[in-house]
Order: sequence, then structure tokens, then C-alpha cells
Amino acid sequence: MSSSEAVSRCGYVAIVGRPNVGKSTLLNHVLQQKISITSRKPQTTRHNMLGIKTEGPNQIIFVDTPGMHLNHSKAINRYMNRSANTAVKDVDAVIFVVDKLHWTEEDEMVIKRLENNASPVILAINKVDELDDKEALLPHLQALNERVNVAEVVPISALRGHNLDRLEEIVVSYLPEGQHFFPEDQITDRSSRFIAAEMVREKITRQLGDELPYQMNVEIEEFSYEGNCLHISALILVESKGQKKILIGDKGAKIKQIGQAARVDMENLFESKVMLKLWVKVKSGWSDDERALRSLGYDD
Ligand code: GDP
Ligand code: K
Ligand code: MG
Repeated sequence: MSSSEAVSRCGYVAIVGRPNVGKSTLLNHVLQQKISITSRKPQTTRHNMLGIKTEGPNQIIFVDTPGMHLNHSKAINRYMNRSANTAVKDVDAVIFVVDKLHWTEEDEMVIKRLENNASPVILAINKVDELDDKEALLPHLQALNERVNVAEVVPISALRGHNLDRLEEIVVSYLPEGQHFFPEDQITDRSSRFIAAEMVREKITRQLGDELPYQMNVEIEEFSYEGNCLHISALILVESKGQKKILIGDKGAKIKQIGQAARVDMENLFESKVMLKLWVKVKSGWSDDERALRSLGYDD
């Protein structure tokens, strides 16, 4: 059989794991496009998001998920747990990402979710670039193996791209034969406006560290081309006047930095010159109010 007659495969693969193990970094590296935002902070990814990779006869549809959170008292954490839970149902395989030796209660939560799941679990041990002694992984692996029914184990570095080809090969072997679900040039199910808003949120999350809690939302008010230039206007909603002040910074220095960094990412992804305007507005109490969450588009 010549390669042009190779069987076509297509399927869904959920990327799960506790916050900060490197799920979104993994997705971006595999797609070679930054569509999912990443940072050192746990609540960076809030929604399930598809990352679609079509290569030759294979189409892998990755589902990036928010990490599972222990704190259920806030509506947004409950929402994020629900998203991660639904993602592992009806997929052809699960990539369970763990951080080499750093094991927490939140990893335990993910294991509990996977215990009764039918899909094969591919255990991806991430951040091995930070590991000097590879032998140290062995007792950790043994303990894991007793808990989850792991089909495959792959040590990777999502950041450096180490062993990701191997991971992809394994993933493809679990995909059913069938027609592709998406056109081959489509990389995500999310709109350009959504990703633009996420890029602004990433820069805020990264540049403000712990000064600004995650009860912050970004809405795109304008997204239109004028000639060759993409004009984007984003409204940042924060919870208090104090937060607004921090976000704007001394003489507007902070918000300017955030805008410049977001614009660079937007120009890369949209392959266009971008004019970005940012506005900050106070809106109090939304993260504890499910209805307010819905009105902001968090009901998928
Ligand atoms: P998520 O919450 O699981 O989606 O994690 P992120 O993708 O947002 O990554 C969390 C942090 O871990 C970020 O600071 C990443 O740069 C970092 N990170 C992700 N993968 C690796 C890796 O392979 N090696 C190292 N050293 N850091 C990584
Ligand atoms: K993160
Ligand atoms: Mg993430």
C-alpha cells in the first residue's frame, strides 16, 4: 500500500492533570502555535479548548482542560472542575500529565476521576528537563502504577519539546480509523476573539503575579480589520478600585507593558499588524455568582 492510501485516523484525546503541570504548554508545543495561555499561576486555563493537529492521514483533537481544584467554595473553581470532568468522558485516550516528582493532593483528585474511566491512560511525566537523576522517577512510577491503569508511560519536557514525537506516535496508535472531523487548516474550536481575550489575560496573570487575584475577566469589544491592520479593543473587568489602580500602574506603565506583550502574541498568531487598545473597569462580585459567570460566557 502506498502512503497516499494510508488509513485515515481521527479522535479525541483529553489532556488532564492538576494545575501547573504543563498541560497548556504541551498543547502549544505539539501544535507549534500558541493558542492556549500558560503561566506559573494555577487558574490560568479556565475553559476546555480544542487544539487540532492534522498531519498526513491523522487528525488528533486534543482537549486542553483547566486543572482540577480542591477549593470548591468558589463558583469559578466548581466550573473548572466540571469542565475537566466532562472532558475525560467519550474520548479515545487520556494524557495524564504529572510533574516528575512533585506529587500533591490535587494529583490524587485526578487519579480518582480516572479510576473508573474506560479510555486508555497515557501517563506523561513532564518537566524532566529539571530532573538530574532519572532513576529517582522509578519509585514514583511504581506508586502511580498501583493506582491508575496506565497503558503507556512517556517522560517528556513540554517546554523544551523533548520526546513529544514519541508521545504523538503513542496517541495516534489509540485513535480509531475514520474520516477527519475538522478541515486540515483548523487548529482550534475557539474564535480569534476568544484567543485574543485570553492573550490579554495571560499577560495580566504573568506580569502581576500574586498582586491580582484571578477574579478578572477580559471582553473583546472590537475585532476588525482596517486595511492590513487588525484593530482590537479589550475591556478588562476587575473587582475593585484598588485592583484597577494596580493594573494601570504608575502613569499607566503597567497596562502599557501588558498591552505591548499581548500585541506581540496576537501579531504572531493572526499574522497581521495589530492595534490594541485596553480599558479597565470595576465590576464587583462576579466570581461568586453563577449567573454573572453565565452572562460572561462561562456556560459551555
Ligand atoms: P497547566 O496549568 O497544566 O496548563 O500548566 P502551564 O502549561 O500553564 O505551565 C505551568 C508552568 O510550568 C509554566 O510556568 C510553564 O512554563 C512551566 N512548564 C511547563 N512545561 C514545562 C517543562 O517541560 N519544563 C519546565 N521546566 N517547565 C515547564
Ligand atoms: K498554569
Ligand atoms: Mg493550562
